[in-house]
Amino acid sequence: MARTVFITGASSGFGAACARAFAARGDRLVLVARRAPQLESLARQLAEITQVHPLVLDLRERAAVEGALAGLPADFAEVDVLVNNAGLALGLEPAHKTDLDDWDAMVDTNIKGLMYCTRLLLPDMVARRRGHVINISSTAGDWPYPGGNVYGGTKAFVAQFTRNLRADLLGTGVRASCVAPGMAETEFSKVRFKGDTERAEQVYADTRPLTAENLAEIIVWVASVPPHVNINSLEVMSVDQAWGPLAVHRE
Ligand code: NDP
Ligand code: 8X3
Repeated sequence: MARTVFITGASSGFGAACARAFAARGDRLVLVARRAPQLESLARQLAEITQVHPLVLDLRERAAVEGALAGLPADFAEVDVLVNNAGLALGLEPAHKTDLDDWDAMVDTNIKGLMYCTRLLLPDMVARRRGHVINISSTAGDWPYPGGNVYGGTKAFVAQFTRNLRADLLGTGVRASCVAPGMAETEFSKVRFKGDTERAEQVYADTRPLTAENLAEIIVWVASVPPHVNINSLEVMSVDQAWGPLAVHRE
């Protein structure tokens, strides 16, 4: 049965790949991002195979998110799957050297934008006793690394928020899942390094990162298990990535 799938961060990376993968199943799509050209170009392509409603929206703007979600056209208003994917890391400086504006942007997008979409779409899911919130966290939410400071903190929020959603949603039939990817090649590093493509490419050089399509396949699967099955959390890494030893400072 076709579902309505609301995907944030659909102008690139995991979100765009998810849009393609859900569209291939025949699901209806609401696609959210700030960059209109990318979003509208994808929406036009996918409109050839399914119904698509692009929403050019900055998820940090609570009033704009409230207005856009309240004004969803009737065909898209009953959201079955919310993929809270929009997010970003900015910078890799140690905490005492970071730009506070970068910290604000990460908290406002990765935490508050995700919170707004969830809070605004959940009541209808609960009323219909069906729905699924799939949150994209990161290995950075569980495993610290130098320069991960607030980015990792926002992703730890996403993981714990998802568990707490499950606690609140018990008995409603509404599901909540958290997918935590490791290194994946998307626009993520280009954004983190503020357009420095050479530095971004170094992140993925001579290794085999996850791809956006890998994540889309996993997210579609998480959304497609039988209705009484809830994938609570799912961590995924490239086989070329693992943990290192604890760091030791020596004089
Ligand atoms: P991309 O940079 O390719 O995609 C990020 C998406 O988020 C874009 O579509 C961007 O669109 C959107 N976005 C960012 N800020 C906002 C905003 N304020 N309002 C609306 N949309 C916004 O990166 P990924 O696909 O890799 O990232 C997707 C998610 O996966 C993020 O939450 C990221 O933290 C997480 N992740 C990524 C990993 C990786 O290694 N790539 C690993 C683990 C987790 P636009 O700029 O047009 O608004
Ligand atoms: C993205 C993966 O390791 O760059 O969340 O934080 S990492």
